[in-house]
Amino acid sequence: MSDFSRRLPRAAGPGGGSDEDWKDDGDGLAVDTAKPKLKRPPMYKVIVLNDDYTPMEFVVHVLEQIFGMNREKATQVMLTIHTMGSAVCGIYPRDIAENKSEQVNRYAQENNHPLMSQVEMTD
Ligand code: TYC
Repeated sequence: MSDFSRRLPRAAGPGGGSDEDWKDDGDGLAVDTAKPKLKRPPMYKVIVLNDDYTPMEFVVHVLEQIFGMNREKATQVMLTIHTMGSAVCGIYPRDIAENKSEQVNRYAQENNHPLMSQVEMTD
């Protein structure tokens, strides 16, 4: 070690973390032994609810436009909501789930239908 490097503040290894995360592989190369620290974001369900008044065709249209379903899938999911009371229409990171749910609720309101959706954390 030179006199210069001894006076520099000690920096963590590449990508941060502590010195414990690094070992010499015997050839003088540093090998990272720490687990990767990136975690997948928590995911949230967008749930669309049944009601007695929104026309089925409007719900199919919403599922196509906001959740990217084709007509067959959208019809199937709409009928599941109609018979079961609700259905998960998509699973996304929190901000995307909130945004989709708001789009559904706003679009329904603008068209004077009581259709509603909500966001729920996955288990
Ligand atoms: N139950 C509604 C009807 O009979 C149709 C409907 C389906 C409404 C799904 C909302 O999320 C919904 N017209």
